Amino acid sequence: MKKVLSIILGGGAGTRLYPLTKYRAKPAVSLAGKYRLIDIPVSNCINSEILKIYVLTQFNSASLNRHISKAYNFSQFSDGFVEVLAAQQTPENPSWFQGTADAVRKYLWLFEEWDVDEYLILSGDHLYRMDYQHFVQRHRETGADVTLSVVPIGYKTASSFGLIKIDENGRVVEFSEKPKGDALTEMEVDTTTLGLSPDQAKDKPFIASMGIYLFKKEVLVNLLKQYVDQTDFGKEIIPSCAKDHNIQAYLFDGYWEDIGTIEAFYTSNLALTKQPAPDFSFYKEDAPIYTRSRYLPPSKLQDCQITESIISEGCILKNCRVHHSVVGLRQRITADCVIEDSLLMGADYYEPMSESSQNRTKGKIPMGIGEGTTIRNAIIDKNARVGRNVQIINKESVEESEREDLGFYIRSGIVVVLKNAVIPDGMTI
Ligand code: ADQ
Ligand code: ADP
Repeated sequence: MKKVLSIILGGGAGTRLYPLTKYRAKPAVSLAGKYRLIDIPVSNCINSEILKIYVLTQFNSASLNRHISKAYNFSQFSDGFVEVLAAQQTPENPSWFQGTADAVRKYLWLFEEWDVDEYLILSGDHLYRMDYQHFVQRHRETGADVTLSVVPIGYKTASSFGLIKIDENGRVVEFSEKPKGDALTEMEVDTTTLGLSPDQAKDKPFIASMGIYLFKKEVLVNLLKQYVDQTDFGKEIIPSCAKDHNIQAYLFDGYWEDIGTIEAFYTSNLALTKQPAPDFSFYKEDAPIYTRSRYLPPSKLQDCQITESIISEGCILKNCRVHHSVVGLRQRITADCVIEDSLLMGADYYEPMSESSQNRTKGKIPMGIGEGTTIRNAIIDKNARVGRNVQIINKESVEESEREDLGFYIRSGIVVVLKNAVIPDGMTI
């Protein structure tokens, strides 16, 4: 694995997860109460013994750099590193990264310097656990130029993925990026050949690319230099090279979810609370998900009723009801609150009790969730100050709304309260 260099695509314009990406680069968005999105691919790499890791992002955010430098300090006896490379404007490159392939091309000079055999290209917004060693092994055994990791999928989501057709040896013979209508039907295949039962194959008649690519070093270098106008892997580079290269498919049979939209992100976070066994579990001692250690005290719960929820460290919850929710680090929830089907991201720092009560007397709203507030079907970003008797319930069942001035957005019917937002006492959303 020492001969593999990993490149994580950390995010483009950041519109799909907006407003969570308003103040931070996408890889720094928090996940499951205490992790960040970037912890998933980086942990998968570390657990697969791939320790040379670059993260490409559109802009450098202080929180991403801080997180990475505090969380991933390899020993001085290892050659491992995790480094963030942000798009930079230079006289030769006046624009930001134009797409995934363009992002890699802009730093190709750096990647080429490494004496490696393969580049492993990963997305920064997927939830899954994968041992890339099997993937690399398969790539080497088949002598592939490129290997794509793939999963069988159903009709409902098929047109949001790159779909492939393979021959009996697992070689990709056709690739179609996000096809619709007839072009979609055209990509339907018999997935029993992948080992699915006839019933499963009926439910999942497409083979989707997971956007995870393993390239032979010289193949990627040549493709990026040959097709200088092509800026995207899924739309351009992969379809172009399917014609004259040996592209192999590697079937992944674990849980995998693209969580790059607000709806998918919200659903996947809440799915972690599923009983008795969620589809993705952070409890796996032989392949842990790493993050930065914070030495926070355990959470304090006083007279609370908590069901099907995850409560992170350093929280203080008083006399409240929390159901089917994920509560992030240092979150404060006060008396008579009801939190249901929600993701509360917690706080970056702990506001001392004395400061909270002083704030109250000065008419300011303390950090956390005030007394008597109800929150349902929402995401509350970090450091939010939600007042007393607030109702965040999407009362009018709005699907989409942009109320940045009032501190919230509604995306796919999910209310998202912005980082550092102040929601005044008595407000109803
Ligand atoms: P999408 O996820 O729709 O499809 P894209 O928007 O290009 O493709 O994003 C891929 C990854 O790269 C994401 O993690 C994204 O944040 C990141 N990214 C995008 N632009 C970037 C940029 N300019 N700089 C750095 N990072 C950037 C892709 C494939 C499909 C495949 C799905 C699987 O194109 O074929 O099926 O992934 O989810
Ligand atoms: P995110 O990525 O979620 O936006 P950051 O990692 O950027 O979060 O923010 C966390 C940082 O905020 C921590 O380093 C924490 O030390 C810092 N912090 C601590 N105290 C305060 C404070 N009083 N006001 C603002 N930030 C603080």
